[in-house]
Formats: sequence, C-alpha cells, structure tokens
Amino acid sequence: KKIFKKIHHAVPGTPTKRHTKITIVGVGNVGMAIAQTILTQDIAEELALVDTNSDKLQGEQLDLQHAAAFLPRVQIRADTDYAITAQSNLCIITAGARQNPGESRLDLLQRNLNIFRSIVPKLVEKSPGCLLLVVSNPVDVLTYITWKLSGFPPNRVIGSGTNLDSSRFRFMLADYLDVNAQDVQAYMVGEHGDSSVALWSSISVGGVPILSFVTNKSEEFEQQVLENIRKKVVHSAYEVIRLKGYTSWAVGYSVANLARSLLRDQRKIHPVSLLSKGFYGIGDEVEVFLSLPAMLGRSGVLSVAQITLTDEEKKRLQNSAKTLWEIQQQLNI
Ligand code: 6V0
Repeated sequence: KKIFKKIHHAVPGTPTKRHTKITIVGVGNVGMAIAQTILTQDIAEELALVDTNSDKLQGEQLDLQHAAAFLPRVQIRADTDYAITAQSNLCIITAGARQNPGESRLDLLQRNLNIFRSIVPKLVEKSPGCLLLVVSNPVDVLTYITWKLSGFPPNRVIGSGTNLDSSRFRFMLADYLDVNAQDVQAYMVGEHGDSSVALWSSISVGGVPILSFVTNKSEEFEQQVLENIRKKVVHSAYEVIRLKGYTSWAVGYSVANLARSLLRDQRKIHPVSLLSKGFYGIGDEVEVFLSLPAMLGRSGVLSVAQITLTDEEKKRLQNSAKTLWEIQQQLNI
C-alpha cells in the first residue's frame, strides 16, 4: 500500500469523480453475458451481482476478477444479500424460473411473479433512486409487474423488449443488402417475441428509405423477401436455443448498450418496453408495457417517438396490448 508516494492533493472545489454502479440480479447465461459486456465497455465503476445460488455467484465473481489485468477498473461484488446493491444507479433483472415440462406459460408467469416479489422490493429499498431494467421473460408482463411492485414512476421502469429483436432485424437486413448493420435504421416494436411488429415504412439505409428500392417490377419478390426476414427474426431465438441451449451474447450486447444510453445520458433512441397506454391508439385503461422507440437518458425514458404507423401495424400493436392486459388480469399481483 505504501509503494506510491503522493505528490499532490485534489484541487479544492474539483468535482469528485463520477461513480456509476450497476446491479445484476440473476447470474445465469444472460446475466453473465450482460456482466461481461458491461465490463468490457467501461460503463460502470462498480458491479454488484446477486443470485440465490451462492457457489455460482462466488465462482463468477472470481472468474471475472481474474480478468482484471485486461479490463477497465471495476469493483465487482457478488452476494445473495441485497446489501451489496445499495446505491445502484441501474438494476438489471435477469432472474427467472425455467419452464417445467407440461407447465403452462401462465403458471410459469405466476412463478416468476413470486420470484420478482422476492427481488424488486429489496432493490427498491436499497436503491430508491435507481432505474430498473427487466430482461427476464415474458419481459413485457414482468416489466409491468416490476413497475407495480416498485411503486416507481413509469419512466424509471424499462423492459429490454424489442431492442434485441430490432438488432436481429438490422443484422438480417444488412446481410441481405450487404451493408454494415450500424447503417441500417430499423425497428421492431410491440411485444418481445412471436407477435413483434416490423415497422417497414421507417426502415432506411444510409438515409435512403428501403421501400423506395421496391420498384413495381420486383415488388412482389421484395415484399416476400422482407416478410421472410421478419419471420426469421421472430424464429431466430428458437433457432439459437435449439442449437446451443440458450441465447446470451446478443442479449448481453443489447442490454449493455441500453445501460450505456441510460447511464451516460446518451439521448439515443431504442425500442424498449415502456408503459404504452395512450400511445398509438392503446386505450388509457389498458396498462401494459410494450416496446416503442423511445429516447433514453439518465432519468430513464425521456420521450416516445411519434412514428406514423400503417393501420395494420396499429391494429397489431393494439391486439398485443389487449392480449397482455387480459393475461395481467389473471395474475395475483
Ligand atoms: P438461467 O441460466 O436459468 O439463469 C437464471 C438465474 O436466475 C439463475 O442463476 C438462478 O439461480 C437465478 N434465480 C432464480 N431465482 C432467483 C431469485 N429469486 N433471486 C435471484 N436469482 C434467482 O436463465 P438465462 O440466464 O438463460 O435466462 C434468464 C432470463 O432471461 C429468462 O427469463 C430468459 O427467458 C430471459 N431472456 C430474455 C431475453 C430478452 O431479450 N428479454 C433474451 C434472452 C433470455
């Protein structure tokens, strides 16, 4: 401790260094992919990992700490006790039960609701000013549950939603057009997963609206290609799970990217799950979380983009909202 001799002191009045702390609850495949991506991207100075499995926690903590020589300096703590999460700026929830054979989605949801009951109040108690970011599935309903359990204003409760679906969508469009995915502007909105809605009219590549490529002659062919891409996006998670058992890297990057936009106040637009009542014809009485393109910053959701949707797109969004609302009515929150 004494090998360095101090040669100056802090200049009086100099602001103290920003200290950003992120908690991740659930250190399974998804939680750890998020943790390792956050570490490589220099977003936080402190990372707290919580799970119910203490051996896994200690193993993951040591394994990450052993990479310290190659990473930005981050204090990593892992415990089953939520005391280590105190004063977090962002809490990411990836904990969840796996579906048992023969179990209905509603029963799984009720089990996850019970898990969230044991997580959300503790996070809120230790970090009353934090942002909550939900990743566990079904993400839209669990984000609603988190909002209800937290008592937070809705702008501070966000679901990772279709941020990942949109990134898959951009990759597949880029692959088809042979361009860089970062130059493809494209959103999938609505419910994360099977019923997500692709917003065709707003897709552009390097500022060129993609639908302008669709000439009369090739229209039918192109529409078919686009529809196939949408279907591929929707099925891609199942494909990865079939092949490797779970998905992790893409969701890791996608959530770390959200963490950066939020904590570094980037005012970037991301399609994330947010309280959608009153937007795009979703009734005020329908309290559901669905993904819409939103501007994210230090206070969470700053605003929601007013994109012109086709009647069909609007109808599909409203149907998803209705389905989610009906599911939520059956839950005992
Ligand atoms: P996993 O590998 O089974 O990890 C789940 C972890 O949660 C385990 O380590 C458990 O010990 C832990 N856990 C369970 N109960 C509790 C509790 N009460 N408190 C704290 N920790 C607990 O699952 P995996 O990491 O693969 O997936 C996690 C969740 O992410 C699942 O619900 C997935 O469906 C969901 N995903 C969401 C995605 C998205 O885009 N929103 C993408 C991929 C997966």
